Amino acid sequence: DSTDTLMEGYNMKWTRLAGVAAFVLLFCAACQPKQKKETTPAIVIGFSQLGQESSWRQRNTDSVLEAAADARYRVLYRNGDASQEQQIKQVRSFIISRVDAIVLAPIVETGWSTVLAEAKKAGIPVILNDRNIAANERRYITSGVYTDAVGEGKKAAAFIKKKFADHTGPVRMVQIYGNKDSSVSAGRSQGFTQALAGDSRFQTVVVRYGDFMISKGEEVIRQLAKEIDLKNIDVIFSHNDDMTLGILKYLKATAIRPGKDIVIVSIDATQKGIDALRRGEINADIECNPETGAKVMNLINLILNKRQFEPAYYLEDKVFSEFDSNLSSVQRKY
Ligand code: GYE
Repeated sequence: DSTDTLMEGYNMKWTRLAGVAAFVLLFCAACQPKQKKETTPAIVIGFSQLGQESSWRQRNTDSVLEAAADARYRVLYRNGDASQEQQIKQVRSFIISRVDAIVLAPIVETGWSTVLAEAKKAGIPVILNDRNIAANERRYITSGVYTDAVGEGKKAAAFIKKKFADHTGPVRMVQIYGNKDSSVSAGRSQGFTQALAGDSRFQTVVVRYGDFMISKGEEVIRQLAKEIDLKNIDVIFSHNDDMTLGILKYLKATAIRPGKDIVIVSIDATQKGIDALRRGEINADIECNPETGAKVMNLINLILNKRQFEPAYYLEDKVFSEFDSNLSSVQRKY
């Protein structure tokens, strides 16, 4: 009797133990991966891009989004539609969402202090992408990956110097900027003007704004042709390829042959820009490298892991011009 009772108790113990073991096993298999995810939540980045004005911009957006995916960061992507007001709202919503880092491509240089101070107070690092902000507002940002706009302007000037090396008399130039108060147009113009200073032949006679867009480039040159005689202009320095394409569209419907009667220097080196260079309608196209993504993600990684980083990073740009012999093999991503 007593043996039976003992065996019964023994059996019951084993059955219960087996049940518990099975439960534990099941629990481990079903729940552990989920638990792991909950303990290490993904890094979340808020990305405010300034607009969709150009094919350069499209490639830059993709560069950032692709690099974030590679780094396994989650991205809240917002497009500012060329409005600073929109961008400020977006940054504010990132702060409310308590993102880990903010990436901002600022449409203009000034007017960011209030919202950037809010980000700083919330302890969220802000990294600028492509464009810069005014020096006195920079204390609110952590670092940036920038377009070397001054360098691009200098490269454009170097081409002009070479092209007009044997030219006597004045070289009358028109500059078509992008949007007003953008750091890149300011930088490109500064680099260009500085590099040509000291040679009094070179004169910028008119400056206009074309918002970095095809339609605006065409509109601006059509308007300008009503105000001045374009036959007296030797050079058009257009601050991006999209505006240049608009300018070419207009000029090709006139007696002025772009690339021959008037020297055209452009920036970005998009596929369409390079195609126009091959056709002889553009004389030089200075690359603006849109691949900021990997550098931005690397920088975020350094910042979040409290490692050392530089206050500013720049991208390198090539030059394509009518002086190159191998243009036919050039392939662009944008
Ligand atoms: O050149 C132009 C774009 O900020 C460098 O903006 C950028 C410029 C680029 O829309 O195409």
